[in-house]
Amino acid sequence: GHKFWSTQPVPQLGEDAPTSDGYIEPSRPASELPQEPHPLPKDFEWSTVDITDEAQLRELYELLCANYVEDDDASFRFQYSAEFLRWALMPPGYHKEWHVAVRVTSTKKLVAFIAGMPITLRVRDNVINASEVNFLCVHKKLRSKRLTPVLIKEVTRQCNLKGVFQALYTAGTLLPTPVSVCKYFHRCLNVPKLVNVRFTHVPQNQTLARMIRLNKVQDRPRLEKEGLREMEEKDVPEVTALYEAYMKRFGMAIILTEEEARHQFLSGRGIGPTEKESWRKPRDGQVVWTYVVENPQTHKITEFFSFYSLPSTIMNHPKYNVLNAAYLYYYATTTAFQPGADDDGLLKKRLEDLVGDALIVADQAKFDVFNALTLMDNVCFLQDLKFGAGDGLLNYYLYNWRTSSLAGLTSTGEFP
Ligand code: YNC
Ligand code: MG
Repeated sequence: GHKFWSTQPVPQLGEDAPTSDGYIEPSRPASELPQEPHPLPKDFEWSTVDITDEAQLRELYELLCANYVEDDDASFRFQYSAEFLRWALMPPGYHKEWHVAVRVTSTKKLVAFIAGMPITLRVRDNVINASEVNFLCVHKKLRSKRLTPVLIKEVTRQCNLKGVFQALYTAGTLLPTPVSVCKYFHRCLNVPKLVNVRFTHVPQNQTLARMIRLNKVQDRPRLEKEGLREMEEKDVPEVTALYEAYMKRFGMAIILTEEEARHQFLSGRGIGPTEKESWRKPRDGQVVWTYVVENPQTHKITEFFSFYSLPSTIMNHPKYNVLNAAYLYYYATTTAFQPGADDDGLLKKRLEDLVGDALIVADQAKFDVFNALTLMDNVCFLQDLKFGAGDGLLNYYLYNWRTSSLAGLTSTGEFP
């Protein structure tokens, strides 16, 4: 049984599919909310991490670096960079109170963390002011002491105090009750290294040389002649509108204002010049890569893609200690708005060109692997772009919101 989750406003495992969408518990006015945090075990105290303070950002980076998510056989552990954390934790309208931390009272050592970020979430036809909860982490020496429920209650209280009563979160762990489940897919770029660190292996009926050849990508983007270039500040209104129109295809999506789109796609790009062919060279501290296709005749933006950098620590390897992984983020193409493009294969073809170019840019930027989930329209191009299924699943959850299952979060609603 789930001692904690059975007490929370989430659909319980095995519950019947709901007949209509809505909250599980009503919102409450601030005056009716607990005014003090839940007490912590003795020797620990509540704190918030001030991300604008380099020293505190560094402490968070170090906590996560040593204690955050690992794969099943503890070979790889996420190594979010300080720049990534700043980008992820400080979107427009962020609340510092939602960066909840636990410290040891005597030494002030940071030992646990959980964060919420404000989002506008559409679930089917409902638009909800919600919180995206992420970076839940308890130091390895404090595991299995039921600290997690206390952290979740405190971030919930802080969200409630700002009038937010719903949340979106993901986890590899199965909890009550996923609204959707996605599978991770991986596209090998640096085959020799991926084999060496046992991220992948050479199949029985293959050789390393053949595997390298099969996974080779071109060295210039295919859509360069059609106007592929890095996104710039002036593109924000068009990219936001294109994103909004494209995301209508899916049952659940985050709604972005122009200011939020600017943050997601342009900030966190690090410092350095935007030069011709700058796609070949990552900037210092670059977290996110965003490219647009600007039609050379009409100067309209017809598509965009983005991906972000999330390295993993390689545990116990003599030669390599970091796996440089890129993760497919958002993309959109106006091809989707042409009648019949879904059925006649036009959309699939265009997405193959577009995401194929994302692979080229990532390869030039020296990423070892390019990852994607089975959401949005990804399922239609993963196979032909030579992504392979991983063994990881990512469960999507909603807190205090009932809706019937959004299988695969894809346009068709089919789970692949
Ligand atoms: C988890 N990932 O089931 P029951 S993902 C939620 N998310 O409760 P203890 C989790 N709950 O089953 P430990 C969870 N993992 O008895 C475990 N739980 O009801 C539940 N790993 O607590 C679990 N980060 O403290 C059980 O467990 C209870 O010491 C047990 O700590 C767990 O960020 C953890 O994977 C995950 O740092 C912190 O293992 C620890 O084992 C760790 O005894 C490595 O806890 C890092 C890691 C999780 C990444 C993520 C999303 C988190 C979402 C949390 C839920 C948010 C709800 C919405 C709140 C806002 C609402 C509003 C408005
Ligand atoms: Mg614990």
